Amino acid sequence: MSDAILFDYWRSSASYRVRIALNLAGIRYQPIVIDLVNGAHRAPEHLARNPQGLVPVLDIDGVRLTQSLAILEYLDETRELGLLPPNPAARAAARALAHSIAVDVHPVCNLSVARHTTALSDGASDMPGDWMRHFIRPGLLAFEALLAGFDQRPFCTGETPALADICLIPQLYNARRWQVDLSDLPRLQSVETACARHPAFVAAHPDLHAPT
Ligand SMILES: N[C@@H](CCC(=O)N[C@@H](CS)C(=O)NCC(=O)O)C(=O)O
Repeated sequence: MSDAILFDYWRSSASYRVRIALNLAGIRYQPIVIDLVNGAHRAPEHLARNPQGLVPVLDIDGVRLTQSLAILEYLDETRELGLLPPNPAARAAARALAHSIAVDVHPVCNLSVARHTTALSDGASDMPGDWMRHFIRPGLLAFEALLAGFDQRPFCTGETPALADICLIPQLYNARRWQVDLSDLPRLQSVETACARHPAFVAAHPDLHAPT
């Protein structure tokens, strides 16, 4: 018996964020695979769920939600996950950290963007890898610098996993997929180590959601 349905794709960073948050909330969910590689997200059936033709989509509490950041905030507000600090200035700073990835890096590395840029590059040999590295590495360097302003204990913004961790870990998975050099990013590496030990992050890992 599940409490929610997640329209999901294993390698989707935005879906990965929502899987982590559902696990943090202890919500049992039924995953329904929307295969982005074969174009299932553009099928009328999925466009009826989300006219943007994107995953994730979450059915929960009798409502249908899209946009991973909106879903994370909904889960935080209804399940009191403590994803953001109470103080308004600290909240703004924590959001800015998370958004530096979710709003600035992730969209330019989306499947449709990578495919379009590959098509425009006229067969250049290292597309879309060059494209991905060009945007991911500076985004992560900035995240590393921003982290210096937080008290890492051991997560990005404190003792418990929060919004920034949920946005960072899927981006790191994606960075490794595209062979982005992370060796000089010690703060990121220590957050990654802490998250890799946390059951909510472990259970959300793409390898556990890959098609068999
Ligand atoms: N801002 C949206 C982005 C969702 C998104 O970009 N999803 C990707 C997978 S991570 C997708 O569905 N891509 C399909 C495509 O690019 O055509 C969110 O955070 O939910």
